[in-house]
Amino acid sequence: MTILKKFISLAAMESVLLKSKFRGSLLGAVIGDCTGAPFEGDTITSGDKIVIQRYFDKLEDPEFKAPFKPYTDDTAMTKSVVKFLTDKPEPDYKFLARLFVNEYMKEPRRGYGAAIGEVFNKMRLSKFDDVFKPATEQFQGKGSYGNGGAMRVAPIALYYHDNYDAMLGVATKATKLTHTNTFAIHGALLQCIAVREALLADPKKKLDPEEFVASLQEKMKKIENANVDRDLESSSPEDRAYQDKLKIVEDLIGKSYEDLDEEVIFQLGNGISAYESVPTAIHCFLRAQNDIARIETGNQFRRTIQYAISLGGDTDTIASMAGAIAGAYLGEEAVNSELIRHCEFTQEMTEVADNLLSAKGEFPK
Ligand code: F2R
Ligand code: MG
Ligand code: MG
Repeated sequence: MTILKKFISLAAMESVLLKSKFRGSLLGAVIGDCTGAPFEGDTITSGDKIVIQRYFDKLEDPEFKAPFKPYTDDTAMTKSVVKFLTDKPEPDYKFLARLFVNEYMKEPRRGYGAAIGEVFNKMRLSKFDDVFKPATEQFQGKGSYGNGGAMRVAPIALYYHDNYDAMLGVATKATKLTHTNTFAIHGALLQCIAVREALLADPKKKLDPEEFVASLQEKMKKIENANVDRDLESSSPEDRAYQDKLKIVEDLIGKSYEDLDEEVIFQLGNGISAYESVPTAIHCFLRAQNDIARIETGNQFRRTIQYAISLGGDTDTIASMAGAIAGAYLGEEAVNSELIRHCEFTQEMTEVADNLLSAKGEFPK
């Protein structure tokens, strides 16, 4: 009887932790997006870093009153991915395409990528006949290498965390609805794997960044060596691209001098392409495991997002992806309630996270 009770309480604890991590990850995605959006496209000077420090200090101040920070395309598309996972028993990509298009038609001014509207218009005009075709026609048939697939992939990592192959398969197809370039697909898979690894890590134990990267490297090696399995085009030079980027992430872990940011931007990038943003988001998560010069906070979740934004460039998306990883590791408790209050759609995102977990049948009673 005592043993039985022990098992039940352990199981319950597991799903309570899972609930916190699902919420933490999706809150991380939306808060990174909302807080990062005002700086998107900026080059950040050392003076700007002080401004960003004050910006976060204010957002965490319970007395501070301001209109909420609106979300952008990153969150708009993430919402659709959750609905795709919760509302149908099996992956239905036509349904996901319709959700993306409906969201875009409703609010096209959410800062979408410049070319993605063409995909949505073609889907709509063809009455969703072949939903995978429009993306293949982007950029003279090369497909988009943007980070739009990676920025919305976190819910797939959460939902399929216990079925790795299904996770990769669904993430690949969900990305290919809009992005068919190998860089975009592999970037989305890397982000997906990073969120899953973070979800599976024990937040009470100090994370070992080297172990974390090694695990990603091993998995990306398999993916980059096995394009055929992922239903991609035949091999090409970019087939070591993310392994090489992860080697840089690994090398950067050992460097602790203060002015690392220039080197991070130069070596990893801070751009709108998946290749120049997904490894950067992973770096942000790992670097924020410890204090970072000129980022004054004891909170690891905030440190991750604030640091991602302080690198400039595609700030909403890099902060959103880094936030999704950090939240999946740390759980909801690490997220400051004032930050939640100041960002659009965070209350709803908490419910959405619970729906996602309950769709898996693991919601704590
Ligand atoms: N669009 C933006 N930011 C621009 C400024 C928005 C402004 N703040 C506002 O409010 O209006 N951000 C969002 O876009 C990124 C995700 O983009 P996604 O979904 O990947 O779109 P797209 O259009 O497919 O690709 C983005 C751009 O990358 C270049 N590109 C992609 N593939 C290319 C290829 N094969 N050859 C040449 N160029 C390629 C193009 O310039 C695309 O337009 C996120 O940052 C999100 O926040
Ligand atoms: Mg955006
Ligand atoms: Mg962006």
